[in-house]
Amino acid sequence: MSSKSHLSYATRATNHTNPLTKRLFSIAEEKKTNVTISADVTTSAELLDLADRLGPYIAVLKTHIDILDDLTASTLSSLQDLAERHNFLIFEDRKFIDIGNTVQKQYHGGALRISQWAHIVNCAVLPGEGIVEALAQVAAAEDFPHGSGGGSGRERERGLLILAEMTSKGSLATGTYTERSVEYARRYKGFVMGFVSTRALSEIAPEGREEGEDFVVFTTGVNLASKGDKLGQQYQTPQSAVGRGADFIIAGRGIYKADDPVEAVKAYREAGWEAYLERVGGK
Ligand code: 5BU
Repeated sequence: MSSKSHLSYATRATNHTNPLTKRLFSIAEEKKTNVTISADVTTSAELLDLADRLGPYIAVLKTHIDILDDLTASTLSSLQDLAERHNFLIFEDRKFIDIGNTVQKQYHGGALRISQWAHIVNCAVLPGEGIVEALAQVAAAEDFPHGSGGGSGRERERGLLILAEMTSKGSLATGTYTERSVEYARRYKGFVMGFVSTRALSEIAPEGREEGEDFVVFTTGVNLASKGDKLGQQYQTPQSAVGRGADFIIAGRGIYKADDPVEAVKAYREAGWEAYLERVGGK
């Protein structure tokens, strides 16, 4: 039995109890897109240009904010404005992986202040369950402008994806590691939206599965034209990713390196949406 969802984004938006997941599914439904652009460019101008031009066609924009050469506070405020204007979420692919005390500072403080501008972050669970608890505490803290203690409405929406599998050749994120990812997600489901993985995962730990469980699956390594790169990246097509359970497909170079990134994002959107309709039986 497969645990990939056969429900529409609209139904999942209605049924879900996590406000950010609800909003994510609503965006997908409204904009008819399940594309996440991995905007791995190295200048603020390129990042903001991509966000503005591709914004109408994406559900999520994924950053690696530490690869920008010229990051300033104004880059981040402009990015937030564009996210509001084009109605997409920001996902910082920070891959936290440390003891709880350190990741809390990395998430909430430092020069990057990730918790202030990123709706979604991700972590590896190599350090154990404590990393998830520590990040959840930050998002719920009284002094956190976006936490349950302050702010209101959209400002409160923050979520975590557990990096349960990786697309690179020889990845060690397999077996027990992946099973534990699912278990921790269940324990912190108010904050954990789902997984970065290559397939739907609930079925790999069936004994703890709850009725109505609905984790979001983001799949990286999606490319329409290439099978991989020289550094171990392994690609699959939008159709194959969505067929395996991806709710959101993440594509980087396939889009931003294309001659015309706007045409490219439209092609990924169409392929991802067709595959989604096929999965939910809507065509
Ligand atoms: P690409 O240009 O589509 O290959 O970019 C893929 C992006 O997804 C890039 O930002 C990676 O850091 C990220 N990624 C990945 O490729 N594979 C994984 O397993 C995870 C993240 Br997790």
